Amino acid sequence: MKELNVALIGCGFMGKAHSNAWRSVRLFFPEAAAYPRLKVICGAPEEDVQAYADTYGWEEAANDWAATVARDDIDIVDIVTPGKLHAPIAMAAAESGKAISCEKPLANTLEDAEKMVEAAEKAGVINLASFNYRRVPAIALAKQLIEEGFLGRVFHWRAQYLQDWIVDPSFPLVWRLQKSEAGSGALGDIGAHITDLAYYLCGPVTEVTGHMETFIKERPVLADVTGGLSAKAGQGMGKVDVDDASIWLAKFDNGAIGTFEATRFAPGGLNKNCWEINGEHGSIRFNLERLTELEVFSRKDPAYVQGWKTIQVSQEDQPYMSAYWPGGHHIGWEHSFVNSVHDLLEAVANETEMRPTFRDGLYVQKVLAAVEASNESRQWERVV
Ligand code: SOE
Repeated sequence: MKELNVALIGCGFMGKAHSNAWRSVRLFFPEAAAYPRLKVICGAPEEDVQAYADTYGWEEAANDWAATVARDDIDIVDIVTPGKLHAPIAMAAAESGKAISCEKPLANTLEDAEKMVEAAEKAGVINLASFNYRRVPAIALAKQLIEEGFLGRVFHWRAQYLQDWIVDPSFPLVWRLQKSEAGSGALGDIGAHITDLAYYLCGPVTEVTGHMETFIKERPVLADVTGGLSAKAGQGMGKVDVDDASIWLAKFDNGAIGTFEATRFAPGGLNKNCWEINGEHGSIRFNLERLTELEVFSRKDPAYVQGWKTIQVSQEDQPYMSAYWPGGHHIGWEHSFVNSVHDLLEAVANETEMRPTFRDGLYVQKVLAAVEASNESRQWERVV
């Protein structure tokens, strides 16, 4: 079994989720082709990175991402920073020949995403756009069922990603609410997930028409946030220049039609990434707030027993589940990241491609850009 040295760039919420995954992957997948060594975590100069390193279990703490990704002893660079740093870090990592995982959305702009694809493909390095929900076992099971023909021809994709964490107007202007840091709001942060899942499960979208809304236009400025704000840090109000909610309709290449809704203004929706697909033989639906369940409806069942069936996804012959507990002993949200880093370690050790690649992430970015273009033009826009 190979040992692969990992550098994690970023310390926030995703830093914790990814650290946990790197730490526990060997426990759940002891037979994997490689195991990780948590070599170095790198944060911003103002962060106490040593404290993160101690808590999250990294050998070293660093403040300089450029020096970190250039190190000869690093095999995998895992990027979990705000979006504006994705492109420069990923391009530098590609140039130094590292395998790269990058959080979603791939970049803040289409141009940056294109540069990232070019750099990674030119360098020939493994590049993962880290859409973790593909590796929720129930979603992987949905993919398997679709490939086995459970749905047949697909007619509808219907997705909502509902959160409610900024409904309060006194919630501060954090980085996720600033275009210069995050690129967009609900659209790129959570709309990107349902766009990727639609692509994964139903195929490419060719055209969209959408609307984006910002309900609360100004918010209190945090003391430690300065970049690009009109108000002085720690005083007064700053402009929210991203969407609070985005909705769009889509046409798929295979003739299906879809609806998408991404909002941070849905009280009661904590992290409700839910979708339903309707096809000629039946339907499949999923709700992340009940992530160990997959609901299916089959038109092939005799009419007198037709109805929605809930599959418990906790058994060893379901995707990823042989790594975990006996049936009925459920896993959680964090295990989607464990499964992702496991697949990444396999890909790096065996030198095989892992999807979604940066090119797949670029495709998601193109759909999001078309939604933004449609919000401006008030027309249907092609995904190009
Ligand atoms: C915040 O909206 C967030 O943490 C997203 O950034 C993640 O991608 C999503 O999985 C959960 O919500």
